[in-house]
Amino acid sequence: MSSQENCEILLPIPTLQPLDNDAAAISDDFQRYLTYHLGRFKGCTPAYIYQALSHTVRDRLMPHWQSTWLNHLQPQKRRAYYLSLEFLIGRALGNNLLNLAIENPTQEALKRFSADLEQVEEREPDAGLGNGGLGRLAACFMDSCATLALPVIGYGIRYEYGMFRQRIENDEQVEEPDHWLREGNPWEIERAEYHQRIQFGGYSEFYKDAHGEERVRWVGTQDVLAIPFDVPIAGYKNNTVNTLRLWKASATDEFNLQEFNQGSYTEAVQAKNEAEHISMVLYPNDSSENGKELRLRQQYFLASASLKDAIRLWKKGGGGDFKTFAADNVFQMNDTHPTIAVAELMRLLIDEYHLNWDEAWNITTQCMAYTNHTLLPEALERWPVYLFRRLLPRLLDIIYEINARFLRLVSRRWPGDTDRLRRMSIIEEGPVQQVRMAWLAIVGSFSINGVAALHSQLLVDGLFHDFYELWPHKFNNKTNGVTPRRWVAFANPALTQLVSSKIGDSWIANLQELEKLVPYATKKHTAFHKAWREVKHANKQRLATLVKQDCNVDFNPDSLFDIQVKRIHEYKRQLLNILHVIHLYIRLKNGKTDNWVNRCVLIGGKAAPGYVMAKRIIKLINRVADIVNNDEEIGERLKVAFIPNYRVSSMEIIAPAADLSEQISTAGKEASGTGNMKFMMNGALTIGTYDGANIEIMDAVGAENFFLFGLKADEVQALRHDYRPWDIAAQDADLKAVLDLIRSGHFNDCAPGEFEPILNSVLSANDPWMTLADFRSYVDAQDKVATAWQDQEHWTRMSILNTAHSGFFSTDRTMLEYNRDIWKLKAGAEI
Ligand code: M8P
Repeated sequence: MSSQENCEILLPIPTLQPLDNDAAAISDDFQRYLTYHLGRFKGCTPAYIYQALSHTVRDRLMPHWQSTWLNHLQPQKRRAYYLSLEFLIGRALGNNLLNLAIENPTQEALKRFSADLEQVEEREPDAGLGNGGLGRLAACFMDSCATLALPVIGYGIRYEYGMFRQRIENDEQVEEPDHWLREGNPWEIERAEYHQRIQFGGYSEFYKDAHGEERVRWVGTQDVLAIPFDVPIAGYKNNTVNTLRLWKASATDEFNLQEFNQGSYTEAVQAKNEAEHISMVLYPNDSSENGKELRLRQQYFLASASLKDAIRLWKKGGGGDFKTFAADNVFQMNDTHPTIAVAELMRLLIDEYHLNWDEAWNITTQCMAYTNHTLLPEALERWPVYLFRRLLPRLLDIIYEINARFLRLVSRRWPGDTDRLRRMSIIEEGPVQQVRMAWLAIVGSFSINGVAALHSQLLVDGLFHDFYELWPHKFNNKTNGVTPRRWVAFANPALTQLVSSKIGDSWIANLQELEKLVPYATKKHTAFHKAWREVKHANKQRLATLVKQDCNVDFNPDSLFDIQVKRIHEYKRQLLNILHVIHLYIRLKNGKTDNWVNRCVLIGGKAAPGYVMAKRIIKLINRVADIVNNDEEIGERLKVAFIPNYRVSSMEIIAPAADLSEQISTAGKEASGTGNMKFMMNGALTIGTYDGANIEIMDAVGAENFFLFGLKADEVQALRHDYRPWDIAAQDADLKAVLDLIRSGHFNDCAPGEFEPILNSVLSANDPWMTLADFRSYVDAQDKVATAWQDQEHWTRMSILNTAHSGFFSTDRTMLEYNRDIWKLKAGAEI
């Protein structure tokens, strides 16, 4: 792209007026898209109906998008930027219809074409640009910021391939690429004119400028273009549409030219391919780093493109003197993944805008804020210094300088404490020197937060303790949330209607109002209780249909629906769940059926492709399901299913249908969890450990409406020194029977020894997840669940109370706290 091509021509574009939202207007527009735009003259496939409808809806976002954008760009309007390698958006059509409040006329318009809205919505592929909780949290944050009219722009990567699709073949996970953009994406607008040039490789060159000042420039680089694609994020019925800007990598023209002139056409194409690889695929690891060079390229690509774009927007809005930059801009880093932004902002301010070090450092440390999402040691990002030197040499210079100055500060504060210096250094010494990204984030940020009360406490007591002693004021907690628009109003329309019939519908934008349901919960034998159960039953029927279709297992909606859906990880202990299932199976086989409660156990989630143990756990679940479901003696008393390809759009069916939410991680390991909140809002009861946000959920709903079990975080730590799982197994006949049955080959007669590694891991004194330590207390808690289920009136009361007390877990509250304590933005039209 030449600079001339790139020059923006200002056109007299008018202020867009809102379009009519009645069924006739929607149907006219839909028809026009189908014919004039898509060229469908007679019949067409559902895919085209989806496309035409999405464009029709997108048009209705445009006037609000324009006004919001212009409002955000006003001079001196402070903005926040959410930097994240992941945005797990899911589907957009239904959510946009809800937020624009045009579901009914749209349904009516489609009827004129004999099309059904629900079926059309099913055509949309999930935008799976994230792994799990961390990515979905970013998407919920975007929804709430738009709803609160906060000037927040999301920056991410437009991966060509999102989270892989999971199939189950011979009981095992098989991964397939997710080419979600194949049929085009109506929810994005390419803005090639705002591309940025991103440098890689090369070296630092020192020179004197025209005024004789010593300066550095980064030269000899291989550059890649970052092209922005904007996704509209509609607020709930508030005429606000915020922007999620996703970057696509594209080769520069030189890439082609240089090689082409040397007569090597194929090399030119290969170079282009390499450049474009950067945004090709999302790394499918949730909570474990893999240290691949391409991943570091992705991180720098996002950080650099976003910072350059933010500076461009700031200048466009009248910014000029960098003294005010920190007053106008704040960057929230979603975990350490985009943390290279700290060094990149320094580089831009010093090398490109010629500020001195202290000026640049003051600005950077007033602009950057860091959220930590995990304590798992394997998720702590470290990059080898040699990789930085090769890929981002100028950034390494800057990191070294940040570190040298920081260590001087530490040694002044704690003279002679060399061990502390070693611990706190951003550069970790060892056979291979590494850059500790979390330390860079802490040193470069004015705010550091965890994602639930316990997690934030564990951070300052443990991992970040040295830094907490130095800068206690930087550390804070922001308990996660989820958006009630997608997770209740959209996913559970029947419940939404029932709740609104009693307390009005303002709870959707002010979730604390759900407290008004409390009096309806406590009065038993009412029509409301009955209606509540009927809604749940209908939602369970809907899920049963999905389970039949995807797993070929019969779930009876009269049974207790016991559900655990999340990434498969040893710390989340899907194993504990399946050990309990086997225990129930043994009870049934032994004829112990007194006071039996029929249960349908649903488990779902993806394993990182290289995580062998997680994949083995999936296989065990599927083998147990095969045996249990096909045993005629068991019948409807116990059903087990593993739902393949768990994703955002499956959770929209699953959460409304759950009776029991399984949140059973080893205490101290799950930073927060957010699935726990989606289930709670939809009236599920939780069986959970004292971990992450479970603790706050129990505080909100009351211990009598929550099934707590297991060791606490400090007890887990204390037990580590003397953990003897084989003694536990020997002393607990039920547990012994479960382990013996697995060992006997009952679930794997074709492959002897297949599950030995699982048995060995839970029986190891070094089992970090201490699964067996919690077995007895888990089984006891599950027995209490069964007893509670037998009193349906009482269960209904507890279910309503869970919804009623879930108001705190709205991301609206989370975003208001980020804004109050960190971002300090003015909402809406305020300047
Ligand atoms: C860590 C990575 C480390 C290296 C490379 C890739 C990675 C991708 C993801 C993560 C990661 O930390 N993932 C998480 S943290 N997934 C989650 O769900 C976590 O964040 C949620 C939102 O705060 C929390 O609710 C979860 O408890 C937490 O595990």
